[in-house]
Amino acid sequence: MTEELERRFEDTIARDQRLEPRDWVPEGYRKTMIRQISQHAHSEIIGMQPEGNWITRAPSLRRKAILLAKVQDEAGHGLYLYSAAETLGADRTELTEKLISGAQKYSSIFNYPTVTFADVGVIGWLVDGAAICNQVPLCRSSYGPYARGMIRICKEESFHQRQGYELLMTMMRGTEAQREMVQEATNRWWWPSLMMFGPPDADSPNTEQSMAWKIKRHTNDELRQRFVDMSVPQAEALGVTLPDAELSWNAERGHYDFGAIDWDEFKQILKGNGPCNAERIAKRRAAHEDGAWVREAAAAHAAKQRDRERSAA
Ligand code: FAQ
Repeated sequence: MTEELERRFEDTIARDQRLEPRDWVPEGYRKTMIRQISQHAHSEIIGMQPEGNWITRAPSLRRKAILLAKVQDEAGHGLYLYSAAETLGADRTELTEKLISGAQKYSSIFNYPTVTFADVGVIGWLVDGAAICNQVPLCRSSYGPYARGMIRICKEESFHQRQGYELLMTMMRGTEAQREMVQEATNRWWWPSLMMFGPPDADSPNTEQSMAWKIKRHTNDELRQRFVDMSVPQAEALGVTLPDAELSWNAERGHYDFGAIDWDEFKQILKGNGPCNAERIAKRRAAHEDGAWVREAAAAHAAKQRDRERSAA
């Protein structure tokens, strides 16, 4: 029986079809999928904080409305993703516990501070740009609910990236001080954006199996290279310099060469020692605790509704 189920699973992957919640999947596949989807969901939820920091201080009503919409979209992405994880048998309350206890990771990028309004633009340009680069191939991921969720998420991320780039274009047409703000923010976010793609392939324990299961369609280094190649002309059009003296076109490879990434910094962030790790988790925990009465009220309402239906039957 198990052999037959395994054969069907392998066959679905080989034929490039989607696995659905009703389908049998090996335990390793289920665990990997829950890990990736929940870490992704946590990233969207924690990812609301760096930009949320600027909502009350946006320089105009227009910028405030755009930023509010973007941050709200991120909450929505988190919710689609938690729902996708639930279809694999994960419990949302447990996932939240794992996030606020530090047992589960979220993206390294959200542990850096947002110190000027130019950070809002650079996050849209580089962080959403990197997210799109990583996530467009996930629209073809082998798990149906994740792949379908990713289609909508990528459409929204694309709007996010454009709003960031448009904000930076506006600032670059402004004063010298505004141009300096954009350059300074680019200097701070460039290297952390490259780290978003994960460790180098040689040090990535999950890539090989995830590629075999068609969860991931490209390796971390392939996507990182794609992002660098995409970003260089965008930086030129914007008029900013990317902070890497080794960045140069390699005609033989048909790609840009770039300098060494500081993987020690990445490891420190993953251990919880980044500039904002503690603050991000503390804020999320406080928001969760503050929301306890809402969850209790919703549960009480649902119980009352069930009682009413039972007595009417
Ligand atoms: N940060 O073997 P690999 C966004 C962990 S959403 C922290 O290569 P894998 C939207 C990894 O989990 C951004 N941890 O792992 C937005 C694993 O740990 P574990 C999030 C990282 O899974 C924009 C270990 O290192 N996007 O930005 C990171 O095959 C703006 C070994 O790594 C997604 O989650 C990292 N950067 O590949 C929101 C996309 N990289 O669990 C607000 C979906 C690796 O074994 C504002 N996820 N790790 O202990 C993926 O594509 C993959 O999970 C990777 C990692 C590529 C992130």
